[in-house]
Amino acid sequence: MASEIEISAMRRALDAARGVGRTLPNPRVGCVLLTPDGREIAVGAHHGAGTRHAEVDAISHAGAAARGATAIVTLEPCNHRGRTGPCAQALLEAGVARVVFAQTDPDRSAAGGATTLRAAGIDVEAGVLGEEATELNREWTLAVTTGRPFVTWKYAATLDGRIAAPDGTSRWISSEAARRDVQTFRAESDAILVGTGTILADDPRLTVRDTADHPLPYEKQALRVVMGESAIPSQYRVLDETAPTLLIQSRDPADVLHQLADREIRHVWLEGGPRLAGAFWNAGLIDRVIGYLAPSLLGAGRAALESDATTLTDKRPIELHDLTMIGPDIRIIGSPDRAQREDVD
Ligand code: AOF
Ligand code: ZN
Repeated sequence: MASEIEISAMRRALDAARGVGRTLPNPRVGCVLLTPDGREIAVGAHHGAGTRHAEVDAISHAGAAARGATAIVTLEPCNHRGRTGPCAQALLEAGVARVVFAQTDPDRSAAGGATTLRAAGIDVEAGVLGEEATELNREWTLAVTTGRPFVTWKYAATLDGRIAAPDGTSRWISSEAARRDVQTFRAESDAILVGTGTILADDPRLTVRDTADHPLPYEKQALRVVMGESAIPSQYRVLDETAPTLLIQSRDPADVLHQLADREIRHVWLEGGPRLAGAFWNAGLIDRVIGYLAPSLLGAGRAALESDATTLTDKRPIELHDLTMIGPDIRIIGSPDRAQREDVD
């Protein structure tokens, strides 16, 4: 059984992991080292692929004090030599006596650290605050378990769900505050996906920008992905030098996600128009919906989503997670309620 002291140390390890920016394609991981009587020796966190893992980071701060310590980690220590060495081994070499972790590593190539540690005689406890840890890496977890990226679909519409007027004009339905809010989400995903139609119609930049609207450095940008069969002339902004761009000549959502998974993309931010969003929706490939509803009505024009629904039982429930005012707009965050959908099927 994990003690109260260990559980509260796990909360601090989760905070350490949360305090880090985007780590994709890797998960966010934190680690706290405790003396046998529960005093904190060191805190570590993982800062992204290619940098040291949380356990190794904590051990490097602790030095010789790690001998006999308890390691509290938000993810099962890895058992593989990937971009860096195996953490299970590093914990053994540091002389750690007990390991408490939250989420079991769903990445089969890295998992198995618990078994290795137990075989070496270490006292190991799994699943402490496991749900919180899994929630922290929700997108990464889905990506490594299913082999396709997590997809968040974002749209901005009037209260009657219109994203454009009948003449096609669509700028700007949501407020500047909502558009700024979108930037924080873009920064958390590792690819921004639209169709060629959106590029040709709106010429968006699809970059992650700071509060002053300057693009972040190239290395901090998400991959811009344009799917579809129309050619994009070179003067379009998506082809500029501010961020990497990938053109995929396919209209098939599953095929595109597969190609993105091959590039270790874990979280796709889908900003496509109604038809592209509809194709993902029909295929069951939307995991989260973020809608910005502006306090206005149009009464005509395209709806946010064009699916293959024909009758009311085709309606699919959304489980709401959050409802917040962003400036004058309403932001709704939810996910398709898969359990209820299976009941209907
Ligand atoms: C840990 N501690 O802090 C992290 C872990 O190839 P790499 O070195 O980048 O490793 C990536 C995999 O290692 C990742 O998919 C996940 O399974 C695990 N991440 N493990 O023990 C950490 N970031
Ligand atoms: Zn590791």
